Amino acid sequence: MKFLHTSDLHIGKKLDGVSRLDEQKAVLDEILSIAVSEKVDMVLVAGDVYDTFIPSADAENLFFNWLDKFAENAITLVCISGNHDDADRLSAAKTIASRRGLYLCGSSNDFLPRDNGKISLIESGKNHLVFKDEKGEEFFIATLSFFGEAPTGYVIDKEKDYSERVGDILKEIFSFKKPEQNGVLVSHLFMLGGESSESERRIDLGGVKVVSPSAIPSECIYTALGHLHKRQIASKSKNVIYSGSPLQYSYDEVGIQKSVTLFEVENGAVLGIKTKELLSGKKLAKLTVVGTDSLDEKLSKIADKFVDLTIISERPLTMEETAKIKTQNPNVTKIKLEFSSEFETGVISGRKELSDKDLFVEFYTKKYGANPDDELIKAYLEIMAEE
Ligand SMILES: [Mn+2]
Repeated sequence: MKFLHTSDLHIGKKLDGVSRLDEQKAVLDEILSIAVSEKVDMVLVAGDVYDTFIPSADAENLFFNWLDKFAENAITLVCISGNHDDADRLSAAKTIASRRGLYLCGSSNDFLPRDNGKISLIESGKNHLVFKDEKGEEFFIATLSFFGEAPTGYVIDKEKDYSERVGDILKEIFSFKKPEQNGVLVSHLFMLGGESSESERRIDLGGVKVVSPSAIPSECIYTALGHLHKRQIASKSKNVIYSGSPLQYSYDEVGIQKSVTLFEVENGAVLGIKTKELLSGKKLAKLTVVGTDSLDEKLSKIADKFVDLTIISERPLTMEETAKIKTQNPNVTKIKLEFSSEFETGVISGRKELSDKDLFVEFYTKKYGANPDDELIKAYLEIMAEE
C-alpha cells in the first residue's frame, strides 16, 4: 500500500495579519495532485489541520472541498487532530465523511466497516483502524491525536511523565494489532531531539511534553508525525518522521524546502521513503538594510516573497515613514528598527544629564520608532514619582 504523509496544514493561519488562504488552497491542490500522480492509496494527515479551535467558514470550506477530492479519486484519508485543533469540532462530520473513505479521527474511532473494493475498512476501535487492501494484506493504523493530560478514555498514572504516558497508551493501542498486520502510527507530539520553529514553540516550553522514540512500540514500522514544521527524521531506525508543514509559516523557516513524505508498506516492511517537494505558496525572506535610500530597489528584487525587514538607521523612523513602506510593499509583514552603534554611543555618554522625562522619550522612540504622546509621558512620570 502506498502512503502520503503530511501535517500542520494550519488552514486559516495568517502571517502577521496577512491572509494565506489562497496559498493554502494552492498547496492543498498540489498535495492532491501528487497523491493522484504517485498512485497513493492512503493519505495520513498528522494534525493541526486548522490554526485555531474555531476555524473560519472559509477555512472549513477549503478543508472539506479538499477532502472530497480524495474521495473522488478513491484515495482513503486518515486525519488526526493537533494541538491547534478542537478534536470534537474537527471530527464533527466524521460519519458522513467516513461513508466516502475519509476518516476524521478526533478523540474516538467508531466507524462502520466499509468495503470500497480497493482499500476497505474492516475494523475500528479505541484509537485504531484496520484496513485491508485488494491483495488481502492488512494494515493497522494507530491514531493518537494530540492530548494534554490524558486522551479521552484512558486512565493515566499521574506519577508518570508525558513520555511514559504516551508509551503506555501506545502499548495499549498496539495490543489490538494482530501479528500479521502492518503497524503504522499517526500522531501529533514533540519527539525528543526535534527541531522546533517559532510557530509551534510556545507549547513545548520547558520540554514537559517531550516524548522519547523508545515510547513507540517495536511493531510500529512507520510513525507519521505532526507538530514540528520543519521536515525531519526523529528516529531513522524506527522510521519516525515529521513531514513538516506544507508552507513556510514563520520567519525562522526561511530557506526551508517544504514537502510531503511518500512511502510504501508491504509484508511488514517500509519501502522507498521519499520526499516530494511542494512548490506552491510564497517563500519567506529576511532583509537588513542600512538606511532607506535603496530600500525600494532591494525590496523589488524579492517582491514575490514575504519580508521581515530590519532597517539600520541613525534616527528613528516616524510612524508615517514605516506606514508608507508597508503600504508600498504589502509583502513586508514586519519592520524592525536598529540603531547604528555610532549613534548609540553618543547617546549613552550624554545619558547622565538627561531627565526622567527625556530618558523615557528616548527609550520609547527607540523602541517604537515614534514619540510617546503627552498622556503616556504623564502616566510614566506619575508612576516614577510614586516609586
Ligand atoms: Mn503545527
